[in-house]
Amino acid sequence: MIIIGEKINGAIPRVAKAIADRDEAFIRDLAVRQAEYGATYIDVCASTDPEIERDTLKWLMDIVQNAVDTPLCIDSSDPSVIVDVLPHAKKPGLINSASDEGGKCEIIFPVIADTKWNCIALTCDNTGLPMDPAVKIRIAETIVEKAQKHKIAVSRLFIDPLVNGIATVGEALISFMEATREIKSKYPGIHITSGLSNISFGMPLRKYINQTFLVLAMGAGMDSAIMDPTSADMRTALYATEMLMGIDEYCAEFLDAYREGVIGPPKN
Ligand code: THG
Repeated sequence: MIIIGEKINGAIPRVAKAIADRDEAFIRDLAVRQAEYGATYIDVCASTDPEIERDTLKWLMDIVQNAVDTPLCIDSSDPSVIVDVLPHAKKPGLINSASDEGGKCEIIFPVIADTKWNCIALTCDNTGLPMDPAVKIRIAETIVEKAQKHKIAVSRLFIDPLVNGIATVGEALISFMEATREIKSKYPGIHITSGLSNISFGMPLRKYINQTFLVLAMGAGMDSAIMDPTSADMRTALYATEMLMGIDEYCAEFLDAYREGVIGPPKN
């Protein structure tokens, strides 16, 4: 599982305060803990005013890069911001994100074509955020075609089929799973990723809904998640799912993680 650690995000109030106060130690601690708990990438999202987003992202990138070796996942809804801060990264990581909306692919793909950067691509376009799995699949196809024009291999793409909220779309999970299975079978080697918390918007017991989503989505072929790797419950669900899916030979990863105390029963 490719884990994208989500905790350095200015949309989280405590992180917004740390950004405003230029509290390096707080951000560094989030980077170190997510790296220790196995993050493959560390997401950095400023969520600030556009005028200061570039500087804020560079500040966050420096702190993470000075603290850990884990590659960055650069998270902004503005592709020109991503392209501008890219040279600030010490090594290639993951871009979050392109989509078929507003010419985002056209801005990002030429810049990363001859690099080792990977890219998340959301299945939305100028018509908005689709609910129909057939539309999600069609947008993914368009994105893959645009990537192929720049000789970007599908193995560098992480399609995010944008799960809807279960409170408003009853088929949210079914639609996500169908899109995931179809995209994976059409393009072997492509990655599927998702944030875990969108599905539970407006519901109680969100953490448990998110955890169940993780398990079911992995069953459908999702091989990456934007999540909190420091959450013991999430890690335990993840390790158990990989073991049950038969991709953890001799249950070795699960047993090692158990012995090391990386996974275990809930602390409450
Ligand atoms: N897809 C893509 N990128 C994304 C999202 C997505 N980036 C932003 C977001 N969605 C994913 N990131 C977060 C970050 C923090 C939280 C939720 C999503 C969050 N964190 C709480 C905290 O840290 O305090 C609680 C964490 C928890 O209890 O698990 O809510 O969908 N491509």
